[in-house]
Amino acid sequence: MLTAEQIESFKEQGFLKAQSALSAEDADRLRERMFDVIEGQSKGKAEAVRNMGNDQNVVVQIVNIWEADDLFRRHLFNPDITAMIAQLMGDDTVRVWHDQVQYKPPFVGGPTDWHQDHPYWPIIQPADLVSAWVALEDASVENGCMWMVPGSHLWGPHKGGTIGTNREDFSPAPDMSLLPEGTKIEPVPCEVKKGEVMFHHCLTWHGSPPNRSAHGRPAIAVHYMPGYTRYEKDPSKTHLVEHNVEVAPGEILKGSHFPTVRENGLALEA
Ligand SMILES: O=C(O)CCC(=O)C(=O)O
Repeated sequence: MLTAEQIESFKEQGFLKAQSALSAEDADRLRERMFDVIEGQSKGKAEAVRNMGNDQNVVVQIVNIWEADDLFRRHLFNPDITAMIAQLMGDDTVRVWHDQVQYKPPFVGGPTDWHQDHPYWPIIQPADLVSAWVALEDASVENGCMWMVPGSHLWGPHKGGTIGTNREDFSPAPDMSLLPEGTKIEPVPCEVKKGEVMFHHCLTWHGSPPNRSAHGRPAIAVHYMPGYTRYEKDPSKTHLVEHNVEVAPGEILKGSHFPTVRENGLALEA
């Protein structure tokens, strides 16, 4: 459980650095299963397994790995993580929007440019989601840990979520004319040990630089929705997992593809 100070810090900063969540052995098991999915050895099928970069800048993205592998399905329901999520959201019902693995291999791991999440999720409202990002190996500055901009979740959606990235030093390159005068942009690195979890709000500016080290950087983010999140159909926008939606526009987003992991304050079983 989180302390009142940690919850307050999350409200101010838009993220909360590492808390222990999984044992090293559990993280190792998930990492092995991740490689099975990448190699096409899993029992089920993920929504997507793809390289978001190129040969020199590889970022393997897996969306909804929980649909490919039961260990990852159980991970969604991790009661320690979902209890902290419920605290940060201030809601006692929590559902999964989707999960996302990002694996940056040694030496050729590519960048994940600065962005906000919610503008990429236009079909769900409101923008109150919180993600739980778990490192499946130590994530350090050297191998491309996440960086966050404190307080940026309070600045609203920025240009469709794309912040802009300076290639030389991987700093954010926003359109300053869209921000209040005097806004300070001071990114901080968020190193996370294997098995630890870090949380971020869906409007917090974040990104992760390339991995030129000899150590891979596997991690899984689960994007959790408060129980009141609704499906808002917008004919001009879509999302990879929209085909899984079984409710009508305007209704609470739930169903077999959007598991409820906590209800009325209780952690549910996988
Ligand atoms: O894993 C990363 O480096 C980026 C993940 C991310 O953008 C997210 O979890 O929202």
